Amino acid sequence: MLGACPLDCPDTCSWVVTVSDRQAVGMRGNPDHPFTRGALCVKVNRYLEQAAAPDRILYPLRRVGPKGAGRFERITWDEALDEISMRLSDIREEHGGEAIWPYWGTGTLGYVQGLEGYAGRRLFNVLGASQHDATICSVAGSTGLKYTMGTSAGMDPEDLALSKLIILWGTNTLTSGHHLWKFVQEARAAGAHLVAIDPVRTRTAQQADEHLAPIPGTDAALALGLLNVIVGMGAEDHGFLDRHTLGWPELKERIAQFPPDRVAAITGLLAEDVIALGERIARTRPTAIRATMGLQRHAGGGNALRALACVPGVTGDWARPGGGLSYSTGGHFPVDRAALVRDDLLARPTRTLSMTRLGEGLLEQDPPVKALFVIAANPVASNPHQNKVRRGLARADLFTVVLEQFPTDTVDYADIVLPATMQHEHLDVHNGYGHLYLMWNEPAVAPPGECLPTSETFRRLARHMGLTEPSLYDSDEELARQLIESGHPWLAGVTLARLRKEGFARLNVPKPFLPFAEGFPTPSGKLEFLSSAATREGHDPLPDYVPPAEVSDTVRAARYPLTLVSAAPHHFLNTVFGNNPELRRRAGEPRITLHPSDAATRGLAAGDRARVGNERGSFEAAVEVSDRVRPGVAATTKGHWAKLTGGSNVNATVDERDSDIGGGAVYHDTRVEVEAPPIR
Ligand SMILES: Nc1nc2c(c(=O)[nH]1)N[C@H]1C(S)=C(S)[C@@H](COP(=O)(O)OP(=O)(O)OC[C@H]3O[C@@H](n4cnc5c(=O)[nH]c(N)nc54)[C@H](O)[C@@H]3O)O[C@H]1N2
Ligand SMILES: Nc1nc2c(c(=O)[nH]1)N[C@H]1C(S)=C(S)[C@@H](COP(=O)(O)OP(=O)(O)OC[C@H]3O[C@@H](n4cnc5c(=O)[nH]c(N)nc54)[C@H](O)[C@@H]3O)O[C@H]1N2
Ligand code: SF4
Ligand SMILES: [Mo]
Repeated sequence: MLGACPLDCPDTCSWVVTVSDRQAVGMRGNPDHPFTRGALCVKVNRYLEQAAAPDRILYPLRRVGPKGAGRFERITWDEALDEISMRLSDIREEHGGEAIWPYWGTGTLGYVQGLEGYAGRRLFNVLGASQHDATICSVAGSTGLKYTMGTSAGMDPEDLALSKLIILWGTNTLTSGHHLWKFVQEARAAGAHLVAIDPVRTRTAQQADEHLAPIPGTDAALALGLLNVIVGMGAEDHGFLDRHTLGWPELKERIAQFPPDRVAAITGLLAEDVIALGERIARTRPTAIRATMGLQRHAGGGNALRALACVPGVTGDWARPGGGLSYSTGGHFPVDRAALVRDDLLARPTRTLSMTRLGEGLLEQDPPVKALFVIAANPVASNPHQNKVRRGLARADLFTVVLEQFPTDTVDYADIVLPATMQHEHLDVHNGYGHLYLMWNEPAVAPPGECLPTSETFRRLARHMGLTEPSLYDSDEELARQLIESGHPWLAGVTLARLRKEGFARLNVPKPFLPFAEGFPTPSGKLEFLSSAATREGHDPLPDYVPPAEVSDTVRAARYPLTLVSAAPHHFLNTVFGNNPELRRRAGEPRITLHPSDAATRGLAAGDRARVGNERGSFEAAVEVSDRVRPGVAATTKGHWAKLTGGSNVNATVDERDSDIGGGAVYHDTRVEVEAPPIR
């Protein structure tokens, strides 16, 4: 049976599930899929083991202990849905629909069951619920890129194989989306040079020909500095600039403000390294920049991506196969999402609540949130400001429903827990955000226990509430059809029947794919160095360097001298698999990597237990001493469950604060101190 990996990973793999005696007995990567090429990953190789794990939630549960304690009793679906209907009716009557917050996370990106289609959104629209702004992952970068390119969707990552210079910029390819590596290696076999730009010497940086380790949050300055070198050599592509860009004279002035010496001072790199890379870009056509979400989790994250998108605008690489920038391909999929979510069912506009500000949303919103539906999310472990999120979820007057597969840190705060299916137990359709294939996921087996797909859960809830809007009862297949059959030429011939049979379909775009051959989808149709949209939304018309917030605050910077980067872990996918015994064993306990000089000043040695924290909170970690980080930078990973690792995780230290553009989370813009834990 053909399926697709639902997890928040750019690779959206195609998989084959083997079924015997109505049980899933095997799952492997689809050898026929051009991006998956027969392999899954170290995490999802354990998907079936995870689905059968003893801690899987199989029945609806009702809380019996205090919020946060995680004590529940089993109830029936009817009892659960009755209680939810009753509470929602009371809350709507007393406080209005806006008191309901449907909080969708990234546990599955499916259009039918997950985030891409906001599963259940039709019901929440009928109820007049608050809108959910999914700001947690990539919004700063995508909004920044939209100002410049008109979309955040750029190069087809497969075309990296045609590049002569590949810059992996703030992206740990071998961990966070390893299928791209084959295309990088193809390019290298044909003579391409590979540069990694990452404050941490990751397993990817280690494999590169060259690694530059800037101070976190300084990439916009670096990009403008590289352009300074390129312009200094007269290597800009005048033809491309004249025909396809807007605001070159203005950008040129901005670039002049970033000579290599200044950039070296800001980024902590050597001026000669900035010059050398600038010269290499100037000389090498085509150059591809692959940047994902890491470098936009900063105060200046939106501007950083804006600045990066300008580089191929100046060199003209946007017009060359194998040249340009690749961030996310999600925006290329011309499906009919509006038909799926049906925002026309909302009687009047309602407020929007930001995902990354859950603590504030629960504690400081007026009028208050009274009912929270957590759908495929684990905010206690994943969101900024863990202690504030816990305070919000602990509110006695908040009614919380969590749809989950496992007893997460967030489940512990639920009033009602509803058991959710896993991917091989339900139907779904996916885009890819690191490739151009629309993906089908066929249910392979019946759900265990009383687990239900999210779509079915909300159909049943609608029925319990006596709602009559017919579209609330559309089947999964109907939903998929409404989505796919958009009539767009890139989807011509991609019918539900064909997708179901073949498991995936590449968008009808040429290969190699020049996304902007017909112009950029900006107001001017050009690459906008000078963005009217940015100006209208109150931002600098040009990309600029916005320094890390927790460094600019010099008092905090002195009190908490280390910048903490908490990137993707190799063995978990966000917090998914954070409870898998074998993957936990392989991942080891939470670690904090310190430069030898920073460890020495603190009297810490490799293997010591340390407390990493600031005024917001702290977590425990084992010290690793390594020059994989520079002095002043500390590294750890996201993904550990708080309750399995001493009661808190790295997000106890992160602030609920917005990036410059788009309101994104600023995970890697966090300052901490590290000390040996007090003797107990
Ligand atoms: N194995 C695994 N894969 C994953 C995930 C996972 O948890 N585990 N998560 C998935 C999800 S949800 C996402 S959004 C993506 C995230 O994956 P990525 O987009 O790769 O994002 P991060 O892992 O946050 O950071 C990537 C790299 O950026 C570096 N970095 C941090 N700050 C800066 C900076 O200021 N400048 C530069 N140049 N580099 C910086 C980090 O050190 C890190 O090595 O991966 C997905 N894939
Ligand atoms: N410190 C730090 N924190 C980070 C980041 C970072 O870089 N550093 N990165 C952030 C990023 S990029 C992201 S995307 C967020 C992710 O944060 P969240 O969106 O909260 O995602 P997860 O923590 O993976 O939790 C997803 C949950 O969904 C459940 N789930 C999976 N599939 C389904 C399903 O089909 N139905 C239902 N009902 N549930 C399902 C899983 O069991 C899991 O518990 O984390 C962020 N947190
Ligand atoms: S997590 Fe990523 S690499 Fe692993 S199977 Fe899913 S899509 Fe593929
Ligand atoms: Mo993400």
